Amino acid sequence: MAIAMEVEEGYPQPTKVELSLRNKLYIKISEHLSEDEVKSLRQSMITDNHIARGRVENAKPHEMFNMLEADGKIGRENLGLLKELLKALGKGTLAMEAEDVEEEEGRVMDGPIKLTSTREVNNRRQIYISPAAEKILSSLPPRSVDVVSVVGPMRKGKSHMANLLCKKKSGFPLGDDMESKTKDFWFWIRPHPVQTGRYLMVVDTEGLGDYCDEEQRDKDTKYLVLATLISNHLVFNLQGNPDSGFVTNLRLMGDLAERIRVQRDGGDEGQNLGQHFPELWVAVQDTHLKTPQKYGRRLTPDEFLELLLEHKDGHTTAINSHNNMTSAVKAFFPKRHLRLIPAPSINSDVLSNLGSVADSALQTEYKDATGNFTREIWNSGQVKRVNGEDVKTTGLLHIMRYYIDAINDPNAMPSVLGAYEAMAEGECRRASEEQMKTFQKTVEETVKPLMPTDEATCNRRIQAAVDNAVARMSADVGKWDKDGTWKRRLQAKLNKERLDLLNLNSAKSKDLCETILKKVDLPVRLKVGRGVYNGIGGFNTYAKDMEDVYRAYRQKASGKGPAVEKVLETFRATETTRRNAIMDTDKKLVEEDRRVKEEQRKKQEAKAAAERAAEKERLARAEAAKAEAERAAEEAKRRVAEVEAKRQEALAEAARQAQRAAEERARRKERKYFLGIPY
Ligand SMILES: Nc1nc2c(ncn2[C@@H]2O[C@H](COP(=O)(O)OP(=O)(O)OP(=O)(O)O)[C@@H](O)[C@H]2O)c(=O)[nH]1
Ligand SMILES: [Mg+2]
Repeated sequence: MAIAMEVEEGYPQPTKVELSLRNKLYIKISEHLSEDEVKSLRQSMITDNHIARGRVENAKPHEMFNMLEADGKIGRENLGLLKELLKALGKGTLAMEAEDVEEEEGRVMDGPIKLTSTREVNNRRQIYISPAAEKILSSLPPRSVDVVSVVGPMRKGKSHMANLLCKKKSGFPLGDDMESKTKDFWFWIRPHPVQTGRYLMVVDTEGLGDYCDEEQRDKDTKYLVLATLISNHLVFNLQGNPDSGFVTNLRLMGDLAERIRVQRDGGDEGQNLGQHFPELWVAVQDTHLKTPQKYGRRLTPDEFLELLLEHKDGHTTAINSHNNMTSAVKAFFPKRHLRLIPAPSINSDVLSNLGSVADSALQTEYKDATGNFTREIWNSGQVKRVNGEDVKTTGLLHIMRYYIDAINDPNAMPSVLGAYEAMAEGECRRASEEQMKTFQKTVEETVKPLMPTDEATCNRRIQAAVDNAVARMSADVGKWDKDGTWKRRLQAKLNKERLDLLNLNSAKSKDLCETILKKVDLPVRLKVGRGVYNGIGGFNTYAKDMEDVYRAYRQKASGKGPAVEKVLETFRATETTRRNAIMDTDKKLVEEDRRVKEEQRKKQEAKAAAERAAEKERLARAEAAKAEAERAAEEAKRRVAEVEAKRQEALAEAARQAQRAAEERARRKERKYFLGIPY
C-alpha cells in the first residue's frame, strides 16, 4: 500500500519531503520498530479489534496507521490510540513525539489572519500587531521560522502567490475587482513543508501604491521596511514582461537605506544592511517572453536581473533614480533572484478566479513554474535570523514589536541590533516565564503531593526543580543572556518560590501534626470531660494515657515534616496545664482522703481508747467485785473458821469437860468413898 500523503490544494504538487507531520511520524515509527515489535503491533490491532486480521496480516506499521486513519481511529489532533500502542510496545520516546505532532497539528492555524492593523494615535497612523496574531505566535513552541513575505504593487496576484507559498489555492483572500483587496499585513504560519521541526510563515502585504503620493509613499516605505525586516525571503511580486524600465518597480528599495540601520545608534548609516536583509526573489508573473541572449546563450533569470540592475550612464533624474535604486538593491540584497512565471491561463474567467479554479484549468508551464518557485524557497533551508541568531516563533513576536514601535516613532529608526537586543530581552523573558511555569508544574506534580515531608527531602526536591529550571533556561537562551542577568533573576525568583514552598511544607506539616495530635489525644480529652481522672490515682492513669498519646503521635507523625516537634512542644505547654490540673486534683483528693482517714483514725482511736477505758473500768470493777467476793468469801471462811474454831473450842471444851468428868469419875472410882464422899 502506498504511503498516504496529505494532499493539499494547489498546484505545487506534494513530494516526499512535503509529507504531513503525521505521515513523517508514521514512517519514523515504521523505521524504528523491530520485527518482533511489528508482530506485537499486528497482534494488538487484531486482539483489540482495531483492524481485522485479514487486513493487517502483512501490513507494515505505517500501512496499519494509514488504515487506522482511514477508519477515523487516529488522525489530525487525534493520536491517542497511536500513543497507547507505542507505550504498550515500550516506545515511550516515539509516543512523546506523537504527542508533539498532535499538539503541533492542533496549534497550527486553519487559515491566514491579520498580522498587523493600523489605528490613529495622536493624529498619526500607527501600526500594531493584531491581538490574535500575538496570541498565536506566543502560544507556538519556540521553533525557528522561515518567514516569507510577499510585497509588491497592488492588484498583481500577491495574495495568490502567498497561498501558493502555503501550498494552498485559497486562504489569503484574493480581490476580484480593481479595488485594492489586502489591507495591512496578513500571515499564515504552518509546520514547514520541508524543514522538520520548523515553521513556515507566509506574510501577505498591502499592495504598494502610487509612488508620487507622499502619504502613500510614506506608508508603502514603512510596510516595505517592516516586511524586509521580519522576513528571510522577500518575494517582490510583479506582473508583466520585464523590460528596461521594469525595475523602477523596485524604486522604493532605494528608500530603505534611510529607514533602517544596523547599529542601535544609527551611526552606520545603513552600511552592512546586506548581511542582515532577506533573500530577494523578484517574481514576475504573466511573463511570456524569454530572457535575452548573451554570451551565445540565453541568460538565466538571475543573470537577467543583474542586467536589469546595471548602472546606467547619464545624470538625468530618471537615471539617477535608477542608479540609486540599483545600488540599494545590490547593496542590501546580495542574494537576489529573478523568477519568471507565465500566465496561469489565457482565460480571463480563470484568471479572475484563481482561488477556486481546478488545477486542470491552469497552464502546465504556470503550474511547473510556481511549483519550482515555491519549492525553491522552501528548500533553501533558511530561517529568519537576526545578527546571526535563529529567530524563534516567540522571538519573531519580539522583533516585530520592536520594529513596529520604531517604525511608528517618528524620532526612532529600526535597527538590526536593536531588534537583536529586543529579541534577546524578549526571549529571556519568555524562557524565564516558561521555566517558571515548568517549575511550578513540577512542584505541583512532584513536590506538593509529598507535603508535608521532612524539610531536607522537600528542599532537595525543590532545589532539583530549581536547578533544572535554571539549567533549561541557560540551555534555551544562555546565548541571549550574555551577562547572566536573567539567570540571576530567575534564580532569585525560584529561590523565593523555594522558601515559600518550604513555608508551605511547614504549614502543612503543622496542620497535619495538629490534626494527628488532636486525634490521638481525643480519648484522653473525652476522659477528662467525663472526669475519669478526677479521682485518687487519676494522675497516674492520666500520665500513662498520655504516654500512649505521645507514643501514638510519634508513630503517626513520624516523617510528617518539620513541625512534628514544634507541634508537640506547643501541645506539651497546654498539656502541662491539663496535667497540673489533674495532678492538683489528685493531690487535693489524696490530701482530703488523708484528712478523712486521719479523722477516722482519730475517731477510731478515741473509740478504742474509750472502749479500752470502759474495759479497764469493767475489769477494775470485776477485779473489785472479785476482790470483794474473795474478801466476802474470806470473811465467810473466817466466820466459818471462827464458828469452827468456836465449835472446836466448844468441842474441845466439851471434850475437856468430858475428860475431866471422866477423870473425876475415874478418881472417884479409885478413892472409894469415905462417908459417901469419894476420898
Ligand atoms: N493574470 C494573473 N492574474 C492573477 C495572478 N495571480 C492572481 N491573479 C488574479 O488577480 C486578482 C488579484 O489577485 P490577488 O492575489 O488578490 O492580488 P493582490 O496583489 O493580492 O491584490 P491586492 O491585495 O489588492 O493588492 C485575482 O482575481 C486573481 O485571480 C497571476 O499570476 N496572473
Ligand atoms: Mg492581496
